[in-house]
Amino acid sequence: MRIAKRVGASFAAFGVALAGMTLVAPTSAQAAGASDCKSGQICLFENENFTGGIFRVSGGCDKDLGDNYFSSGTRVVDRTSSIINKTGSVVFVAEFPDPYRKAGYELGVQGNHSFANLRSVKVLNYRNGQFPTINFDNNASAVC
Ligand SMILES: [Ca+2]
Ligand SMILES: [Ca+2]
Repeated sequence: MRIAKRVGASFAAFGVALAGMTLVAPTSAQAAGASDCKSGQICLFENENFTGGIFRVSGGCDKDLGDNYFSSGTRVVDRTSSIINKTGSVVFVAEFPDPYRKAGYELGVQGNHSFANLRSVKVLNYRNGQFPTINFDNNASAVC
């Protein structure tokens, strides 16, 4: 795939950019549960079974989780282990942030569905157009 071939080199630059970012922790850390995800929200959880920190995706999309933090204070990117979609629409969780969202793995979460863990989920692999079952734990970088 034309785009996929460019990802390796471009990602090196992306990593350097991220390394320069400043970490700002919230004032109070708190654990979360499934009941903290309300109707109309998309909720990412730091740990399996909807535990650990919670991050609510606002506006239906966050195409780069690299600048977001769970309620526990830890970074969201590459740490999501369970997901609740309490919207009425499907959302897609991607391995890479924009502009590379359509270059890696993508997990579809149907409206009003959830994944208590991401260890064995069927995803779309944009690299080859196939639908493998993979371990997607701690691998989400975007939601839309
Ligand atoms: Ca973000
Ligand atoms: Ca995790």
